[in-house]
Amino acid sequence: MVKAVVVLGGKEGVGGTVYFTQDGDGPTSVTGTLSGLQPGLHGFHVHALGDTTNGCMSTGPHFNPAGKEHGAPEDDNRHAGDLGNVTVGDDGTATFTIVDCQIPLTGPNSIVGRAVVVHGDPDDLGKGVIGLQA
Ligand SMILES: [Cu+2]
Ligand SMILES: [Zn+2]
Repeated sequence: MVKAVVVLGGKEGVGGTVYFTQDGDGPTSVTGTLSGLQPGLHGFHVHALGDTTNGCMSTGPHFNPAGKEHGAPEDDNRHAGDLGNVTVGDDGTATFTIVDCQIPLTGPNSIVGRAVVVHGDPDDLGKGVIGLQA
């Protein structure tokens, strides 16, 4: 079992923690909590680079090792980093679980060291780098 975690931070009190676990070559389970966001849907992606020094700009495009088009998580033609949306409630928080087969924690297409970005409209709010966890 490989585990990773990302601690998200952003402006105006936006934050969150997201845990990733993967057993062997199986799917990756993603469980997270977010807070300080506007109610509604927020794009949730793995971006290619772990550089968060200049917000979303420095994290590069969506992680896309297979050279595909942007899509929804359930699409065949999607960026590996396209994890869809998370739903934030009226209290500004979200708790979610995602199970996905395109975001491994080991091997050449590992997402460890890349950035997780939670998008808000119009700004990119929360961001952080995925780090391995013992
Ligand atoms: Cu994104
Ligand atoms: Zn995409």
